[in-house]
Formats: sequence, C-alpha cells, structure tokens
Amino acid sequence: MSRIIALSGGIGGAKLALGLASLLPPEELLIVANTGDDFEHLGLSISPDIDTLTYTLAGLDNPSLGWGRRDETWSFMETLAALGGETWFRLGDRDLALHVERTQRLRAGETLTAVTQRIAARLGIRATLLPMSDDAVRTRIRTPEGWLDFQHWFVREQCRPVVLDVAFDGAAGARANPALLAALRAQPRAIVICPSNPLISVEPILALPGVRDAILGCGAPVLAVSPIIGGQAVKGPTATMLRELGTAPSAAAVAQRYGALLTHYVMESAEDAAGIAPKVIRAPTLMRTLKDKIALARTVLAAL
Ligand code: FO1
Repeated sequence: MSRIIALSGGIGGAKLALGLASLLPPEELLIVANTGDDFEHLGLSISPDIDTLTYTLAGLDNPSLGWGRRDETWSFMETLAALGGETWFRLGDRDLALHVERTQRLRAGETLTAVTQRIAARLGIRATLLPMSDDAVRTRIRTPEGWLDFQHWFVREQCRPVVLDVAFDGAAGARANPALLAALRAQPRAIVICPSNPLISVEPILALPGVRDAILGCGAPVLAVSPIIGGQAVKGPTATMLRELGTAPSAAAVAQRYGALLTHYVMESAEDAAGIAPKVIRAPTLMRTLKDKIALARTVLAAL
C-alpha cells in the first residue's frame, strides 16, 4: 500500500515525482495527476499532466519543451499544416502514438486509470501513477473575452487573456479516483503537494468530492513545495495568474491558498515566510538536474 501520496500537475510536479520515485520503493509511492487540463483534440484524448508525468518517470521527457517526448519528430504536424489542419496544439510523431493508444482504449470502454497504468507499465514505470478521476473534469478560464477551455487559453492564446476566474467543470459531480481515496484511508505516511500551479494543477484535485476532507482526516502530514521562487514561477503562468486574481505572487501566497491543509512548506531560503502557518523548511527548490530532483525529494522525505 502506498505510503506517500504525491499530488502533481505537469512539469514542476513531475520533476519532484521523479526525485521521489528515485528514492522510494515503488509500492510506497502513489502519484496522482491533475486531469483538469485534459481535452479532446483532433479526435484524440489528450491528458497533458499524465503525459508529462509518464514521460518524465520513464526518462522519455523532452527537457527543452517541458512537455511531449524527447527525440521527437514532427512529420505528422508538418503534413497536417500542409493540408490546412489545426496546428496550434502540437503533437509530435512519437507522442501521437500515445494519444492514439489512449483514445482507442478509452473508446473500447477502459477507464483512464487502466489506460494510464498500462502505458506506465509498458514504459517501465514502477511507482503507481493515477489520474485524479476517471470522470471528465475540465478547467475553464474566465477572461474578458468570456470563458475559454483551458488549452485554448493556455496554448492557443498563450495565456494572454487576463484571468478573471477559474472553474473546474464537472468536478462537483466527478468521483475522485477510488484508489486515491483508499490510499488516504490507509494511514499514509504523508501527502506531498508537488511544486505545481496551485490554481490549475492542484486545486482541481482538491475540488473533487471527498478529497480535501480525506486529506484533512487522514492524520498524515501534508507538505507542499513552493512553485514560486523570487516572485516568479520557474515555468508557466502561476505568478501571472495569482497577480491577475488579485494576489501578489510569492511563496507565502501559495501556502496561504492551501491554508489549513498544510503542516509543512518547503521554500527557498530567500523567500519571506511572514504569514505562513505550517512548519517552514528552507531548501533549494529549483530542479535542473536529476541530482537536484533527488536532493529536493530527500529534503521532503526527511521533513516528514
Ligand atoms: N504546450 C504548448 O505550449 N504547446 C503545445 O503545442 C503543446 C502540446 C502538447 C501535446 C501533448 C501534451 O501532453 C502536452 C502538450 N503541451 C503543449 C503542454 C500542455 O498543454 C501544458 O503544458 C499543460 O496543460 C499545462 O500544465
């Protein structure tokens, strides 16, 4: 039974997940991926955070893009462009195979959990990787132009429209992954909130019925790692989103969003800890190399 439950979005979260997977026996690590970014595109079921976690844990990630597969080729996209198809969301040739395989199996009636686990096993991942839910939850962003589907705002519009609100369509009626709820009932050693965007990567997981209460009720420490360094996100729109929603971006602002959920918070030594209630652990949180990822994971496990 999993003893450490890691909640993760894409790139930043996946880096810490890899560090944890490098240190823990596989049966002691459960990684739960946000699926609020999921969408259907070109007839395919795309699960960006599951993809990034899968590729990162399998050593197949594309470090320069931060998404997709390494050693990628783009014949499919080039051909699609020549035919006048939609090219704002890029699917590399190798990546395409994963989406086709996932889509086929979902259409045949398999759950996203089963498909995710099969692909992870095929790629040699030994820790458990699960979607937060098998039901569709879709993050949407309210902008001055109206509500946008997440990938339309994030990729097609390059996060340019100002964020006025964030919603997780379907979350209230979705069932959290039963394996997550079971792991939370089975006296986990700790919950780790990876350094992902709180607004769009972690809060969709917490919005699922029963998850927040199960975390609070499980009695385990809950540790988050700050995704903000020096008022900036390492990658992605976390800082801009916080600002547009009326909060000055800082490590403390993220801790405050998680509120009473947290018992521990890991952040850089230069960050201001004023107003942070949980126990603060100072550590380097920038993860460039595998060594950095393992070092941060070691700090996290030592704190717990
Ligand atoms: N992000 C981009 O900025 N541009 C893309 O063309 C793109 C394609 C893509 C394909 C598959 C996949 O799993 C992820 C992809 N992403 C792309 C990343 C992704 O949409 C976002 O980084 C996440 O949703 C935010 O966490």
